[in-house]
Order: sequence, then C-alpha cells, then structure tokens
Amino acid sequence: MNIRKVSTTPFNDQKPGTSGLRKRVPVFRQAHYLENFVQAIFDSIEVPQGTTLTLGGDGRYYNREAIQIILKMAAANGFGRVLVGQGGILSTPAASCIIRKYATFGGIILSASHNPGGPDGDFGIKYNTPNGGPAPEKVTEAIFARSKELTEYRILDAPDVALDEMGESDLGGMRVQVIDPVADYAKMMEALFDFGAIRQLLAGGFRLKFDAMHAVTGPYAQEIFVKRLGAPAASVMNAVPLPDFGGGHPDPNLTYAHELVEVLYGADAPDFGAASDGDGDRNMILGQRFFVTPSDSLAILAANAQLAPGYAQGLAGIARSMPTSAAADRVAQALGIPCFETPTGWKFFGNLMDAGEVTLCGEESFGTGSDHVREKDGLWAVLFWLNIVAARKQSVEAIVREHWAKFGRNVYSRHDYEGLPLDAANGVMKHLHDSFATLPGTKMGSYQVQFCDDFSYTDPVDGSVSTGQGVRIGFSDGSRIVFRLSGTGTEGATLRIYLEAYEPDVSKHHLDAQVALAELIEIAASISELRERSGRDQPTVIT
Ligand code: G16
Repeated sequence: MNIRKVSTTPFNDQKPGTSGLRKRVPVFRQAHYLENFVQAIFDSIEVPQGTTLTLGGDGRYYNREAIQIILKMAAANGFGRVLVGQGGILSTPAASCIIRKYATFGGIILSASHNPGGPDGDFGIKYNTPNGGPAPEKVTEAIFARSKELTEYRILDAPDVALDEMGESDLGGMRVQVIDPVADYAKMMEALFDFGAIRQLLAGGFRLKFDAMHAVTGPYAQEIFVKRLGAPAASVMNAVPLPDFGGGHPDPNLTYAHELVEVLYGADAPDFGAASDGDGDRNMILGQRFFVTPSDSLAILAANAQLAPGYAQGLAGIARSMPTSAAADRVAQALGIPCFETPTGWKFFGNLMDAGEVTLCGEESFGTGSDHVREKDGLWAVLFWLNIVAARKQSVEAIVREHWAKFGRNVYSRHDYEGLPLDAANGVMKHLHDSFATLPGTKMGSYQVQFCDDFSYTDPVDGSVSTGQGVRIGFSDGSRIVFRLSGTGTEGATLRIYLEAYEPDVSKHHLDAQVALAELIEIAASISELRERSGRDQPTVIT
C-alpha cells in the first residue's frame, strides 16, 4: 500500500477552543480540512515510531468517515497500532480510561460534546496526551501554530477498515485493534463504587431514570445500570445513539434535557434522574422534583466521598474551575485539604491530578470527575450519587438540604446568552474591562463592589500562566458575578454570566435561586450594558 503525500494550504481557523477544535460539519468536510488538523497534531506531538494511538468518538454525524481518514493518516505517520472503539465509538471518559490502561501514546477523540449533530450540526476533534487528559495549552498552541504552516499531509492509500466487528487487522503494516468500547470502562466503575449496595437499592424499589439523549452513553448505561445493576430496561431512555442525536441538543441541563425534567417533575416521578451529554463526560443529577446544581454536586460528592469504596481512603484535594461556586471550598476547608481554583476547561486539572494534589474536580458546566481518568465523567458522577443515596438511605433532596444546613448554601445560577453577534459580545467584555478603574467601592442596591479583575492562573505544577480567563466582579459580602465568553460554540458568541451568593440562613434555603439572586441578576445587566449592546433582555439558557 502506498503512502501519499498530499499538497495542501493552511486554514487559518484551526485554533482549538476550550476543548479541541469544534466547527460545523460542512467546515470539516471541506477538502483537506480534517486532514490538515490531524497532520498538525501528529507533527506537534513527535510520534515515536511504532507507538500506539487510542481512537474513538461519540458517534455523531461524520464520525465514521473521520475515523477512516485518521486511521489511514496514523498508518502513514509512523503509528504501529491503533486501539479503536467498535463502530468508531468511545465515550470521552472511556477513551481516557483506554489511553491510561493500555499506556497508549495519547488518543484522538472525535466529539463536539453537547453541541447538536447532523449534516449541519457540529463536529469536533481533540488530542489527549498519554496521561489520558485533554492536551494542555502549550500543546494546543503548538498544533495551531503547525496548522498555519502546513504544506502537505501524509495518508495511506487503502480501502476502509471494517470497524463493526471486534478483532485485529492490518493497515499498511499498522495493526488496527477494534475493541469493546464499554468493557474496560464498566470494570473500572465496578472497582470504584459499591455495586452490591446500588443493586440492593434498585431491587428495593428505588426508581432510576437515565437519559442518554440518543448519544454515546446509551450502550454504557445499558451495560452498567441494566445488566450489572439490575435496573429495569425502561430506566434508560433515549438509549440508542444516533448520528444526529434524534434531532436533539445533547446537553444535560434543565433546558435541553427537558424530556427527563418533565418525568422527574411529573406525577409519579422516579426517585432519581440523570442525564449525560453527546460524548458522555457531562452529567445532570435530579431528585424527585429537585435539581442539583453542578457546583453543589461537586461539594456533596466530596463531603460524602468516604462512602464510595474507591475514595474511602480520603481525598488529596479538590479542584474547581473559577466560575464554579465556592461550595466545594467549604467542604475542603472542613476536611483540611486544599482546594484549587483553575480556569474553565478540564485540561487545567490534569497537572494537579498527575501530581497527586487533587482527587476530585468539578465545573459548573455539568462536569465532575476524579483522578480515575483525566476527563470529566458523566456516568461516574451518576454512580457516585447512587452509591451515596444507597449508603445514606436518604433522598437526593434530603442529602442536599442537609449539606446546605451544615455548610450554608452557595446560591448559584448561570445565565447563557447564546448566538450573540461577535461585536456585541466583545463590546460587553470591553466595556467591563473599561469599568475596572471605577467599579471598586461602588454601591449598587444592597451590594458594594469590592474588586474586579480578569482571572489569570499560574499552574502550581509547571508554572505556566493563562490570562484572560473571565471577568470577576466581587462584592463585599462575598457574592460575585463572573462574565465569560464560551470557548466551545461554533456560531457567533455565547456570553455566560455566573451568579453566586452565600446564604448561611437555613430559613432561606428553600428560595428558588432566580428569586434569591434577583438583585444580582439586575446588577449584572446594568454593569455590563448587555441589554443596550445586544438587544437581548433574557438569557437563552438558565442553569
Ligand atoms: C468543555 C470543557 C469543560 C468546560 C466546558 C464549557 O466541556 O471540557 O472543561 O467547562 O467546555 O466551556 P465553555 O464555557 O467555554 O463553553 P465539553 O463537555 O464541551 O467538552
């Protein structure tokens, strides 16, 4: 078989965002677009001759075609073996698990996560390093730099590889091993959690509903919840992965997972609800008519970690992204362990986990995980919650309310303004920066601005510095508003406004977050001039 060197010209828009390169499918389908980016990855990571790569994706539209291209390029770029999920499928946390378990030279994951799929939907690609985690900024910057100077890529001329049966085949001297996408991951979950106790809980009539949103977690959920834990088959809804996610938006939040929300807030609601996203790394946890804010979820998992066998020995530390609420900080303080505040993006947790500084990590964006892999992990979070519920024999709501009573409540909400014109979004951020000099000391209703800055982070392990990570407005009572532009969208700009206030008074814990935060929400609109600059007066998504 022949290795072809194909002449190409660089694209100027291949800068990875918060998590890899995400673009519309038609962009990826342009001649040479995917190939250029893959070559830029291979050139930047200096592939050792004969090494192994992990490869898989969330099954969205264009996954299969992209897998074939990448296999042929891997064969032409010196890889000796590729472990690829059956049918080209691997959830993001399962890919991280495979990279680590089989010590592969990292992996390529195809996903645009929670973004919609289909011929006009989104596609994405990212490289994870040999620790199993998303490439850090210095690697993604090198990939971007390389993408701007490419003149050719290498690809094997060969027929497509059969991916639907497990087993091994040869591709121009490289071995292609089609692996079970679920088995290693499910085994790992069994080692971390008390499956016996969860099985008993479910056998005792506790009712679970998991929404796979027609995305990658369907087969994982069926293997784990139905086969291994004995839940009824109907416990998993939208279980069949579809290339366009059934036309849905596979983002597990109150807006997009409305089908599940309606079940959990309806008559005869189950005891526990959960959903995961396109590639299986996000999670949403619901009790009966009760939503668990992701920031609270991290704090509650940390406070109850000793109930899960995999964490019974205690936690080294916790890390959270800057916009995530400080609920976890309070738990860390009580446990006498450190809590780190990083920029948004799971890639910032990798060094801390590799150095043994933290065990649990979490983000307000529905991501929670631990050092068992180097990605956030949706089903892991669901199993952790089920383990806690089984051990404490309390409802989700009771567990959360007890937590608030003990630690106080970090009342929290995020307002997203999606699809803003770039100019308007950039104008808001510039206006906020311009206000830094005058805001401190200003009184606004019952709040007084104490500080404002643009968050920057120095990695305590390798000293690398990341600036411009979000505008923080802090108030004298500890409340805060954070403004950030999303780094995962593909059209226009998404402005995220994160609102947080601390409420120690138990008699106010029943308040709806939107009510409790009403004054801060108004202040955010006024400080940012968002209405005037964008013409929008309501967010598209509230979580
Ligand atoms: C990615 C990152 C997360 C980040 C999230 C939101 O998640 O992996 O660490 O919190 O994006 O980013 P943004 O606010 O920039 O849109 P995922 O699930 O999309 O891979």
